[in-house]
Amino acid sequence: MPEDQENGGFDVLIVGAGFAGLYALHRLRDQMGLSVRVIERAADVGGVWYWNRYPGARCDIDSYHYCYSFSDELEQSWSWSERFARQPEILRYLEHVADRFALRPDIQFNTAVVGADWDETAREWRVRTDRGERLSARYLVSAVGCLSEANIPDFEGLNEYAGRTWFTGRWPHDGVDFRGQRVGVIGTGATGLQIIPHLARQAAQLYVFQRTPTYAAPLGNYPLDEQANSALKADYPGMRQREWSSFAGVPFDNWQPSALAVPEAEREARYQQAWQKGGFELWLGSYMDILFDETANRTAADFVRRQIRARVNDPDVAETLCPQDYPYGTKRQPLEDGYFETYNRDNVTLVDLRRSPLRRFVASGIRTDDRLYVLDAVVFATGFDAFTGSLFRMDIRGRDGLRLEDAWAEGPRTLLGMATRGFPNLFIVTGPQSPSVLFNMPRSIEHDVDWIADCIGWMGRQGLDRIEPREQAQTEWVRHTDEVAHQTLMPTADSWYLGSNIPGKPRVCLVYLGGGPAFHQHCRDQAAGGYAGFETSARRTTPA
Ligand code: FAD
Ligand code: N01
Repeated sequence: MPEDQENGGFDVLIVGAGFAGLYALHRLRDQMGLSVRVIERAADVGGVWYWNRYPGARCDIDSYHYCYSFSDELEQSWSWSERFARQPEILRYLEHVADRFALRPDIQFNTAVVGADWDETAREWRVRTDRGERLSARYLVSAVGCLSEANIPDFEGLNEYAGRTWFTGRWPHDGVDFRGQRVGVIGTGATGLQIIPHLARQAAQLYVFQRTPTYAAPLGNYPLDEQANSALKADYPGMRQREWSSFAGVPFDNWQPSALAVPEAEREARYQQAWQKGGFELWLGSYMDILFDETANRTAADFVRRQIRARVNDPDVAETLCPQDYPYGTKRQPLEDGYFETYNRDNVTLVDLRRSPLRRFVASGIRTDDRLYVLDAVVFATGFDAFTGSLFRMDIRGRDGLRLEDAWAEGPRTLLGMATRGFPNLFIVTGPQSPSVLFNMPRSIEHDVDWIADCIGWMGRQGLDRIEPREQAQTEWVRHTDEVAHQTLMPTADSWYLGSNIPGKPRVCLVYLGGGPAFHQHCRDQAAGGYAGFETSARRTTPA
């Protein structure tokens, strides 16, 4: 597309067409009448659910929570087929949303944003795409997602490997046939746990390369029939209220303060009950102090280890699958469906990289310290460069050419996770230092988009055209986020929450751990106080 007027002068440019970008487009275009363009790298809508098509992919928050709440009609028009929907169903849902609200005409697909520069004189963002276009807009809204930049570690010799390689987050649309193959899979996080049972059923031989074992809990999935859907639809208003008022955006009705305050038998019974219910019940619905207190946490960790040992036949393999060196729940709780039993199959071998580290790839496969694994294919379930990866890839430059990557060299600095000093009129949906992934994401997204839209609306009504956080307010938010994180056990484990999965990334907590309701109150206070934590101005008040 040529560089012309048609591409300039948008009120808002949004990057990304997943849950966040789709809702932001609807909110800003249809409810506020702004001119909006969405730029999306993929060929269609869906974000995470467009890219992660690997077998076994599904949500870990109940489908009826893991969907939009902004439209009654939408809620009533969609029925979920399972408690935890599979990727194709979630993608169909997002496509349905795009159709229902006629979103696609304002989304430019197959286009990546590769540069964004703040023009102080024009008070506009100048955005470049990988198709050579230039677009401009008064506001830039990043909806690039927390988990959209792949992490494929820099394994020595990878380019010499002659077999096929696959990354779960870029899975081919027509699937992969592993029948008859010797397959290796690297990674045992939430993704690895979902795909491994499927690979085991297809491959001739599966080698699971595990560096860190996982405290997985059962998924507890079941189908939802028409009757169940009718009951859910009738309850949506109440359910949404319960979501908003709960710590993680998913209501649990029996979350008790302390695992240590009850007799052992009662605690065990509660853990068993949570285990049977599945989902995040054990993690975020049993006892609060397992998130804060090491002794309380150990009771849950011991419980999970006992469940693993009971399900894996070979005691050595079971022990290798039992996490020992980090507290329960300090990485995102992966949910599994037959994962541990997979290791009872004859065609599955668990390779303990702690005992024998992965040395390098060679043409025929993977060499560890003690042997060579000959492999026809390797699947990388190695996660993401969370939060900052996709933001930095856009080469965002703010005031005086300041690069976002430089401004955040020692870790992200934001106000409420949605804005950052030095980058006027840039808003980030579910950015670092917001609850984001530790709240039910569609609720996090709706919250942030609404807050950003309200702020843009307020700017217009006040005749203002420039906004950025004040230094002091931002410093206070960064300090508060860090302080809250250190009241929990979360920083004691290595994980993408801390950025520690990426070599060289600053080790700071990327998520606000004070819970959704507290965060939302901070945001409401900021708006009610006339956005006092922000510097705002209008062009007419700025010297030429
Ligand atoms: P995304 O869905 O990641 O969309 C971002 C979009 O931005 C992508 O389409 C990407 O192509 C595009 N983009 C990025 N950079 C550029 C660029 N430079 N130019 C143009 N386009 C760009 N959360 C939950 O709460 N519950 C769950 O059950 C759950 N399951 C998950 C399962 C998987 C496999 C993964 C990876 C994450 C899951 N999450 C879950 C977290 C997930 O990130 C959110 O739930 C949600 O999908 C995020 O939506 P989003 O629109 O913010 O970002
Ligand atoms: O990524 P991860 P993920 N050598 O970072 C290993 C969401 N999600 O894609 O722990 C060897 O958690 C790494 O090992 P270690 C959810 O929020 C949800 O699985 O670093 N191994 C780890 O085992 C989730 O938390 C669902 O020692 C290496 C794995 O790769 C988030 O996405 C499904 C390695 C990466 O685990 C990310 O999950 C999927 C190396 N060099 C995703 N580098 C649902 O269920 C990395 N690993 C909804």
